[in-house]
Amino acid sequence: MTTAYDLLAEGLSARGVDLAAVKAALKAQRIETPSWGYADSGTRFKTFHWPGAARTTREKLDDAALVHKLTGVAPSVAIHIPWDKPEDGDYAAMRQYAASRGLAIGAVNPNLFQEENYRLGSLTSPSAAAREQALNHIIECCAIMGKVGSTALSLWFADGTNYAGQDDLRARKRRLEEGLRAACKHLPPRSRMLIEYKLFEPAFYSTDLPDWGASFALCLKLGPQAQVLVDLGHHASGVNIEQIVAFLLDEGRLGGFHFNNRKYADDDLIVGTVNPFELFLIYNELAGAAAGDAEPARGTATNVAYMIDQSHNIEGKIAPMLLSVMNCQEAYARALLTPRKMLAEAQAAGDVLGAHQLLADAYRTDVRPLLARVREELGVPVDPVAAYRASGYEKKIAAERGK
Ligand code: PSV
Ligand code: MN
Repeated sequence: MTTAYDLLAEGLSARGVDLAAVKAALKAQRIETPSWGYADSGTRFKTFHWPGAARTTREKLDDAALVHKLTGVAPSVAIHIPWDKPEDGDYAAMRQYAASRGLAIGAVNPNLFQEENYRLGSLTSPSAAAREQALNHIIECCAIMGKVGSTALSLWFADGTNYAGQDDLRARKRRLEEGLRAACKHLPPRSRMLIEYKLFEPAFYSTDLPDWGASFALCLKLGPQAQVLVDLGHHASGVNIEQIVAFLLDEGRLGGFHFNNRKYADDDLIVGTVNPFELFLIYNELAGAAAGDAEPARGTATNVAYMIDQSHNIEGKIAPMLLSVMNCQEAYARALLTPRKMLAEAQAAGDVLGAHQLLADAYRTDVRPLLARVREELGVPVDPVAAYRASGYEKKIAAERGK
């Protein structure tokens, strides 16, 4: 009997797509989940309790381990300090516990926004004491990276001002540079500093790192270990994120992603739910750069951290994390189906509509049979969300951890 997968495979081979290579790339895809996405979270107005939400780092790691077990592509977890600080300070035990669950600790995220002293900012504060506290915390996180085996320090600053004249904008810029220069010296060998920008919030008049250009300029000054982190939620509605990705890739400064979507004006909605075409276009830039379709090849990043940054408030915890991973898989699968040679020819010939249609056709391909086959070969459920629902895990954690 001819299956949906057979039909798809036939169509793809007619387009010259190397299916074995596509499947290998999909099996090698990696998505990091955030420890904070398994715990209770809320809006600016209220933290909501979700039955069975993880209360400790171990419980967060248990939940992340299940996401990895069901998808096969989420083997690392980002941690947030101090939210994940062990009471006994034993980070080696945390690392070991993660390993016992089949996980590695991924990016270490310092918290530079929840101390009294940070009212006017952290590294950019006019107060030398606040700046020192922030720097010391970042240095502490660099030491933690060594203990948990992490190679990425992921920095996001809530720093900025609310009123014109509140502070000197150039002085704030310089303080940030000075602080980060000092921080760089403490990075473990072969590790990276990822610098995230955000257009607004919680400061509303000026944000010290408002866009990718500011992050990029800083990274250039700091050296090759500093790279830009693109959080999909941190852009204004009309901004072309895939173009930012293309630019940073070509400059070798794309450090990683925080996946989510920008409808929240921040970062907590499931990636790929509102604008799957945009997510496809982002992955298309990544797949194109990996395939070397813009010659001569430039600083294409080979080490991009693909991380989810989402805290779900109304849709549960584990199921939306699974769906987020699956949406990234779908976007990547479609991007891998773009016929690059034909596209390059259409582009070179100035065939505007033809080029667009080739890309749009790749996007319109139903890749579900392909992903089902990849999951079978990976030995994970064909439908991870359905498998999760059927597993009884949600009931079990609600009973154990409290409704
Ligand atoms: C706040 O916007 C934020 O979501 C940033 O995106 C960080 O990456 C995250 O918190 C964790 O610190
Ligand atoms: Mn983020």
